Amino acid sequence: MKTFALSAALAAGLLATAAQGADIRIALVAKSLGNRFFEAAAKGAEEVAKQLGDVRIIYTGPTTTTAEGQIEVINALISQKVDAIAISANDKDAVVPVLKRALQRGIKVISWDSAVAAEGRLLHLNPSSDPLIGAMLAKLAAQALPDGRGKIAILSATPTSTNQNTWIAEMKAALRDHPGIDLVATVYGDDLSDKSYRETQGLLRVHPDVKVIVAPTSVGITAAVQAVKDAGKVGQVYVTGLGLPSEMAGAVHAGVTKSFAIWNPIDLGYATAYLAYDLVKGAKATPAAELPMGRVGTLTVGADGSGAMAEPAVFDSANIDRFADLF
Ligand code: RAM
Repeated sequence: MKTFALSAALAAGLLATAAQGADIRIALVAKSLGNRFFEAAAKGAEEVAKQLGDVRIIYTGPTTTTAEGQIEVINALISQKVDAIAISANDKDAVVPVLKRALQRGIKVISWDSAVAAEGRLLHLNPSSDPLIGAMLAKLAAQALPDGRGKIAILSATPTSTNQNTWIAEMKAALRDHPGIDLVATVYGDDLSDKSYRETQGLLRVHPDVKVIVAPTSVGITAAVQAVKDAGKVGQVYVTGLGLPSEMAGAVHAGVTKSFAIWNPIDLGYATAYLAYDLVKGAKATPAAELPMGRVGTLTVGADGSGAMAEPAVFDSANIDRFADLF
């Protein structure tokens, strides 16, 4: 009896220690693995784990940018009973049923970068304001056109990407203020380098008078740069959009890109992990709530359950080398 009491007490003690030491497991789900934008975000999320001490980051995603791949990944995370899932969605609706299952099991689900429809998540973190990004893309296109006028085309990610679709819609709205710009085509490279490259080659062939390609994707923009270079069209066709300074420095120095934009992806991953942690700790993402994002600041939740992190920054030959080592 005595032995039993002792071992029970011991076991209880051990359990208590285990509970205290149990890390909060936050899964950061990328659109796909192998994309440096998401790897930079994972770096920021890891920073939160180091800073808070009781957080473990599981960085994961499918091998290609599909909703099916993400559904498989989410099912696995539900089985692992993670505490939070933070996803950049390949399709805002297709992942909703599986994310609802996660929510029913008490997992805190948020989206970031590319949104999930409101019924599939508790909160969405936008990198920046969508109208601001759209206006910036229109402005970058105007600046890339030799006299501010002419034909442009868009090379996007997948046709179901929430973020690119929203930014393109906002860019089209902003182009109304640039009557000299004619958007002639939008093609999709699915955030695959080879497909993005081939789609750019197609654009150059079908629309030989296009002067600027706008790629609001870090994978697409580098593929477009390569296709323009390989076609011998440097100085005739310019590439702009959203990209990483680390991947775009060569394009800027080669004169294919005059300027492009992006927000800090490390900060975005950091802010995402911090917000997931807040929710696991009991914070509610109700409209007008103010949620801490650690060193990145405070997020004010909007009526639609989303909020924006920061403003995009523009990179050109004057500043790119200072940022190319960072992200
Ligand atoms: C690609 C992805 C990502 C987007 C960046 C700008 O890496 O499509 O979702 O935010 O580009």
